[in-house]
Amino acid sequence: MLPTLDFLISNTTNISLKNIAQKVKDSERITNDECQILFEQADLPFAGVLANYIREKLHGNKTYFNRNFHIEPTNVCVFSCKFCSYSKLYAQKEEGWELSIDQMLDIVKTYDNKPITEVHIVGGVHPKMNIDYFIELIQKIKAHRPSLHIKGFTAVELDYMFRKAKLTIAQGMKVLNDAGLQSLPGGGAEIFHEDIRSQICADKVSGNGWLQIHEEAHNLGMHSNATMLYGHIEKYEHLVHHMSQLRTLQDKTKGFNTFIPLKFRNSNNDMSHVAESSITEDMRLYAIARIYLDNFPHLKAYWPMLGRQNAQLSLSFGVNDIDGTIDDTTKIYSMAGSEEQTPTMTTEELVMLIKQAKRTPIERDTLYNEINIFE
Ligand code: V47
Ligand code: SF4
Repeated sequence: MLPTLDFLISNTTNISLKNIAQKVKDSERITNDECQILFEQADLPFAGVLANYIREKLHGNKTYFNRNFHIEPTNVCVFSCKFCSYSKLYAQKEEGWELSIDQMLDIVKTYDNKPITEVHIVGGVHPKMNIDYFIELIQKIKAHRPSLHIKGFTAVELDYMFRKAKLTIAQGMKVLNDAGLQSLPGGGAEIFHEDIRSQICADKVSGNGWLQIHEEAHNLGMHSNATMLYGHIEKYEHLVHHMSQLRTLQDKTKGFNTFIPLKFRNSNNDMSHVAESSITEDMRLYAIARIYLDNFPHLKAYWPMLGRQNAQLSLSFGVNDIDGTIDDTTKIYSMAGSEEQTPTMTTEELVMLIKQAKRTPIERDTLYNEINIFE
């Protein structure tokens, strides 16, 4: 059995760690320096006890998932992120795919009689798919199924769309929101710090640009998620910097729902020589994120990337959401070497997975309203 938080506070001899544990007990925010200390000095059981204490205080035994499907309009991309296994440069576009609006609507229609609540639209940045194309797509999806929540477009796609259309971020977000876009996914964040960003994804939106787009969406009352691509060439200080930028913005807007750490996978990309992180590091990272991001209500493990068993394990290290039932229309991870080559799970399988980890599965909608409790 794991020790309790009180036991850790009484028995930890490392004064810095003891103070952090006390702060967690007192619901006090930890500093950036303390976050760095956790990365450098906390072992997995220590971080796990603190994170699980917070997780259970916030959510008890509840573990959320939703019923969603993905549409990936294209994998043609004008950018060339070194870690990306998915995109095809525009010059090689014959090897990629580009879906027409009708083809994407056909995908939506295949779910007509299924109790899906969300469509997640995200893909490469195609030079010919402009904002008007996506406005038409969003409007047609809404006309076909008004209750379907549209969560779509990373800040990378939005930045490119707005610049091409010569719109400010505020104007562009408003137009898409008016068309029916309701939330933003968390992709494209990678690592905000310029020292790392310039090495892994130099040519796409900057860290500040990503944050500005999410801030503008929050100003319109939209919610969004935030990701962090970890476990490659970054150092602990870059992880702390990344999460501190998110915590500061969240203090201002309260618009983020979920933080989603994404484990770097090294197959079929220009960073294949970089070793992947260990499962111990993965769990420690989830735990430290849960401890540091005190103003993020939810922490999500994206199981198609982490694998099902590791996603189960993460439920003891701060995670309270394991994403949705995903159709195999999402290829970003199977192409990057995830063991989940067909990332699809039925609701029954997902419920079983959560129950096996001794948690209570709760189906939620995109905004975390509870739809079904599976006792
Ligand atoms: O931004 C690309 C990542 C992201 C690799 O908001 C890689 O609910 C690991 O953001 N190894 C896109 N990761 C996916 C994404 C997402 C996924 C699920 C849910 C939500 C949400 C958002 O995928 C990219 C990038 O960080 N990625 N290549 C790779 N080799
Ligand atoms: Fe393009 Fe996204 Fe891949 Fe970067 S991660 S190359 S922006 S598809």
